[in-house]
Amino acid sequence: MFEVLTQKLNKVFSSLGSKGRLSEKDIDEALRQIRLALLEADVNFKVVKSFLASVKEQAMAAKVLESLTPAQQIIKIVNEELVNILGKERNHLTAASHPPSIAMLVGLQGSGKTTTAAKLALHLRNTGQRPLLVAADTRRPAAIDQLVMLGKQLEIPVSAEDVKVAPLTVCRQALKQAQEMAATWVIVDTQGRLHIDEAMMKELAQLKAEIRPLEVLLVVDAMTGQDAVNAAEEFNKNVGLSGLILTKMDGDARGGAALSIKFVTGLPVKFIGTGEKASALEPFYPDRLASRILGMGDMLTLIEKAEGAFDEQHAKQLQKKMRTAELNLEDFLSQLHQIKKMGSLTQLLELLPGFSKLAPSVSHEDEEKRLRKIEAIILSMTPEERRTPTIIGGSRRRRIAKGSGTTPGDVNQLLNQFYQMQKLAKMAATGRLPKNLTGMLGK
Ligand SMILES: Nc1nc2c(ncn2[C@@H]2O[C@H](COP(=O)(O)OP(=O)(O)OP(=O)(O)O)[C@@H](O)[C@H]2O)c(=O)[nH]1
Ligand SMILES: [Mg+2]
Repeated sequence: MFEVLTQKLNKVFSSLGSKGRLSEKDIDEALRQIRLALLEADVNFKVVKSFLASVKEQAMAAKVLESLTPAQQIIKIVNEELVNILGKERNHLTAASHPPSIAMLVGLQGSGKTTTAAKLALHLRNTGQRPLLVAADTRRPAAIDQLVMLGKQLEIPVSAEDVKVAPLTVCRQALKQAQEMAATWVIVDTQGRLHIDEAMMKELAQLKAEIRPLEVLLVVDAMTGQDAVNAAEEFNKNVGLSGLILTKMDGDARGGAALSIKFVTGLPVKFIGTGEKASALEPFYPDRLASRILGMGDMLTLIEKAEGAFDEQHAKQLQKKMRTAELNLEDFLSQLHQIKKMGSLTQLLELLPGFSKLAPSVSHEDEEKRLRKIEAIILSMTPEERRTPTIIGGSRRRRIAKGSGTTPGDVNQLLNQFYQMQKLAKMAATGRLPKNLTGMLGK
């Protein structure tokens, strides 16, 4: 759902990518573009303002980490601020000390309450709970049938009465049934109306007072943008909410609601709905959503790892060599050591956007073995051979293989790998690498 926003943010980042140092003017220009992108995505203006102020403050104060390029630093700051705005931590459902725990779902018409009730029940059953669904939306006969049907499909019990029975009575009955079947969770589906409506709020408030749920979750359609944020404020004022569930996150909406709602209402998002199927409900993880918005695969994890493990001075030298394409086998060896410090090569490849397909499917152990072999081969070479590997012919190859306990074939394979890497470095030096990769290599 964040495709457009992601594209725009990436454009901002790649425009920073070629710069060695960022001036305040560069940062301001980047922030201006980020601001436009967020507003276009329908993010609440208060959120945008606060977000940009924090990003700017940190960007100006940021220590220049030698291992990160300026673009990477900005990505890192933007990511951290996104996570802040989205609510930092995952929020779990609050369970009662004596079961059953009760969750009441409220929301405007068509926001996805009934579907979400079923999804939530399934999620709870999958985590070892015994849920009971309650059809307390008696405004539309079809609503009861809808829930009963969903319950049947999922083999989850539904407590339902005739449409003429008042929601309060339905809930009382349901709580009895919950005791009898020793349900651990009771999920109440309620009526929705097209607009915020006094009668609806009153009924919901009464129902809440009667059944005393620990969770009153507002189900909001993420595609409705700022209206969703307004609805959340109204429901919170009139009924009192414990959290939010954002539905239809799979749609092509601009995503502003998801980005604003926590900040504006102070209410945590607990789940997101990502499709029509009963299994399409996910716990809400702010950090995962942030990296989804930034569209960087797990580039952020990579940045963190690089920050932690990269020897700054060394990285700088290497970068210079990459630029001038003077890379030799000694560099290759020390790069292997860096990679070892950062985790396995396979893991690293998997983290790079577009590179996951290239990651060889070997076990960690096999890979360690391979790395050790490569190391042994390079260590068996003379310094001259390491610097100018082209001089390695048949007899040198045999000598190196013998010295490292490998075969001439292994030596050959390593040399070929090295030449490929050298080619890549040359491409980077002349700017012929795919765009996102050059930015990340710090070219
Ligand atoms: N794509 C998608 N569709 C969803 C999602 N959640 C709900 N829907 C669809 O949205 C429509 C409305 O869902 P309902 O669960 O009936 O909504 P409601 O809030 O109970 O509606 P009322 O009872 O009329 O107030 C249905 O067609 C659902 O399949 C979601 O996360 N993604
Ligand atoms: Mg419904």
